[in-house]
Amino acid sequence: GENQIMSDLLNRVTTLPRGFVWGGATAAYQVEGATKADGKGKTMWDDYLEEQGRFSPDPASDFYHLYPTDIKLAQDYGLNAVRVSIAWTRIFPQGYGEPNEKGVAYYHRLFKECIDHGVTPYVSLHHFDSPKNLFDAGDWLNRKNIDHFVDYARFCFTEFTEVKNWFTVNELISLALSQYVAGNFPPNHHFDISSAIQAEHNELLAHARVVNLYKSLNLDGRIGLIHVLQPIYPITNTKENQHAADLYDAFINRFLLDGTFLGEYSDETMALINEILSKNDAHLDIQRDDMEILKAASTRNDYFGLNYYQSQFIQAYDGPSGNEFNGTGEKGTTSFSFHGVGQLVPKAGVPTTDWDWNIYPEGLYDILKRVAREYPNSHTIYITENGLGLKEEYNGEDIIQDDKRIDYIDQHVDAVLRARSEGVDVQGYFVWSLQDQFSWANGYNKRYGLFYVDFDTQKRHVKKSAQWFKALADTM
Ligand code: BGP
Repeated sequence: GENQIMSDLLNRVTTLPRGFVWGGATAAYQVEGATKADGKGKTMWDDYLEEQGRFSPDPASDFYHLYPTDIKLAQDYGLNAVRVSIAWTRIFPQGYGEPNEKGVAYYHRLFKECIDHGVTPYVSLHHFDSPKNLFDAGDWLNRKNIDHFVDYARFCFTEFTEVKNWFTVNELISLALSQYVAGNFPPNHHFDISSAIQAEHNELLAHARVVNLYKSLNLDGRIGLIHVLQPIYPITNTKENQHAADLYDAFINRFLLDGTFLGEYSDETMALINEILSKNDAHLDIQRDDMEILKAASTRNDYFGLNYYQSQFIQAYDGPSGNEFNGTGEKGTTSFSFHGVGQLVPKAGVPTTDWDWNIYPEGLYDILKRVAREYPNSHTIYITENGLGLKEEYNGEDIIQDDKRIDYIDQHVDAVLRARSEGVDVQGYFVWSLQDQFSWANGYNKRYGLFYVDFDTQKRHVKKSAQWFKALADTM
């Protein structure tokens, strides 16, 4: 019966380490709704989603009003932490200028609610929601954006002193890749390689300047950033496929890890990047002082937030670039071919989600070992996102049976604890996501939550994965 299934699952990850951070993740724009409330400014998404007409960012999960409900659920189900982000445009509606008091007050209320319930807030300053005003001026491609981000960060650090755990930017690569390569985030460019690599570099600079600022303020807290890492494996072990894997890995993982934790792009990394750039008529502009800023910050990160969903398998490819994005959950509709780099291909025996994401827990183990080996400055690691998107419907009666999600989380937590037992300093795990929320390029039918959200009534319903999550928390 059900109890038997639960105990079999629990037996695999027998027990969580004492004091382990065990949380649920959210992002402001994906959960808050209330996009026009209390003086909030527009993000790069508001007009875009309206024009596109597929789905609306309102009401989302109405976290703007229902945060007490969700924080209580987190507490009741054994979570001792949550990831939230601050919407830049609630604090500075235009991205800069005078702070919006109502927005500031909202985050004080939210953080207090978390702390009062023993659910520690881990707070990101930027989670894909650039202010529209700054987006129109070039977003991260405009170096002035970095100055505005530093000012916004300074305001938050001195205002929200109750927050002790900060992240600067979430998933620099997802933003750069989705905006300028895959074309599924505004401004929807396809294979604009110069913009993508420049955005990566400029976001690294923004992160580094904010870390340097934070340390100069001598505050009582910790800071780091979040990278999503995607291990790249050659589909077969030919020299060409191995080189394709090295190239694509440099573009999406290594360039960013080097910039963050070495404070320089190693010669080997730059050789790979330059090969990609020259094959695609692209270039990267690094200005005087940039590398010094990165260098100074590289030893100052207190921790590293690592998001992991999937690995990729690649074969060498010299044809034209092109891609299709699976934004509907119709299996088998993804393709990605990068001229002079490689083509992503399915790997026999590796299961995929309805959105064609490879389910490969071994990749998480491999990448944890690699980060610890090659980037000792990453220090303590938190898995800041990991989870499974599913189409789910509540029948109004029974508990939602998301055994697939439990399996997914179980296998990945297992990989984390295995790496940990071999010396990788992982101190926590945040499931994506706490409650159901819409997905940026997929909308409301891709659910990740431990708690089901009825988006019409905003009622929450417990999923089996929440019960399982609690059962594990109880072993701590
Ligand atoms: C990460 C983001 C999250 C979240 C998650 C799931 O890239 O940090 O905000 O959306 O991925 O992705 P998706 O919604 O595309 O399924």
